[in-house]
Amino acid sequence: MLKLNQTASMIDRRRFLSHLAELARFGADELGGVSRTGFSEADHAARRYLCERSRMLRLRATVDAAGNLFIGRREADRDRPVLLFGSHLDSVVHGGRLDGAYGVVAALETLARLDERDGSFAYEPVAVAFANEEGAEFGYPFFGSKAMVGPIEHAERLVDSAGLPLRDALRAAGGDIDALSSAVWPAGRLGGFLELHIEQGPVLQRAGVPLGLVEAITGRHIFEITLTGEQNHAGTTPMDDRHDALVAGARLTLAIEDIARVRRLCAVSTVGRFDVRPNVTNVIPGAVTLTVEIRDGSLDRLANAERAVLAAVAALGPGIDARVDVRMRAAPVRTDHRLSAAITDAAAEHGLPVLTMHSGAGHDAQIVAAAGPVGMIFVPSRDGISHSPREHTEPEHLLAGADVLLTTVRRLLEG
Ligand code: HGY
Ligand code: MN
Ligand code: MN
Ligand code: MN
Repeated sequence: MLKLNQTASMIDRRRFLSHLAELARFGADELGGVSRTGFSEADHAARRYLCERSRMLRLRATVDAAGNLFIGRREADRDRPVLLFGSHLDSVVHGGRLDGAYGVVAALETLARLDERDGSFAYEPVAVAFANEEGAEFGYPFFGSKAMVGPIEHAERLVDSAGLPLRDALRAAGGDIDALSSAVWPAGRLGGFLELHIEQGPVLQRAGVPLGLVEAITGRHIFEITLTGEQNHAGTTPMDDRHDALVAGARLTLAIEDIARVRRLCAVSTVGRFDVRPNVTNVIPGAVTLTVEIRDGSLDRLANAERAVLAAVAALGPGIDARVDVRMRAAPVRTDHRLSAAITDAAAEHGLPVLTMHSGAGHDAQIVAAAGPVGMIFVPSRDGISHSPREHTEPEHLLAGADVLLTTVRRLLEG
């Protein structure tokens, strides 16, 4: 059991846990997790639920052109810089119930507990649920936070795996693809952004520490690679005459794994998606499309690993035609000293130890960092498992993290 300082401010335990449990119903899957990909029906329903809860808490919910959901006070002062806090509501396919949703529910709870008595806040507090952070559909991770910091190129070309254009999905979420530029925040509007999130790795649990202070977030490059060989009969085509796209893709997959595991050029390298065409038993595969992700905390190492990816593609040799599309390059970022100090002080106020650490997962915070200072708080993930229905964090850790978010926000608002 965590021993908490009972005099520090705390969130409403019952309400927080019930919001979290209710949100997990949207997109709930048979495995005990959630499949709530960005802009899906389940995602829309979760967002409606959050809007409704906000209204019940006498807060105001608005949606920008990119589908980002902002929750603010009714008496908001628009002239003040914004202290933003939150995360995302969308999940991967067969993901957990906490990745993203935890930070959003804690943000709503934080906002509900704020009360501008005398004096005035140094910032206007606003909670956020960023749109389509995972990019599980539409192939564009960090969609909402990217729209907040700059233009989104070729948004009109994005479609989901069923062929639904982003234009339609965005409209259903209350957004507007033709007005995306209105989602960009003007310079100076963002006073700071705080993201509370599950760690999604094993570090905190192993160390036996309830809170992580994130000092840096990994950089991440994503490529979509299509290899085209020659579709042909699997019974009649001699082995030496084949241009098998699946075999080329398998070789490439092993080479990609080697980039991090054997050659240590970056922290991790992953082929996460692999589509085979036509994917039929007695046909030599004519084409495959796969995604490659490389991650590292150093921009130079990422650039070097990217060269290794391209070299591995080139090494596939003749007979295989390759097309490499860069899906995203998100730079590694460092979090802000002042926000981090506020988090550390808040944790101390609650009597909670903190471990300073890096994030190997990507977060909206790293994108928002282009618009202002960011800070991140982690809570432990059981067995380090995430992006899985088995994702779990002990309720006492969830509550402790949310308390620290509330206290951090209070400290910053007091200036
Ligand atoms: O993939 C990531 O790192 C994040 O959870 N979207
Ligand atoms: Mn995730
Ligand atoms: Mn997340
Ligand atoms: Mn036949």
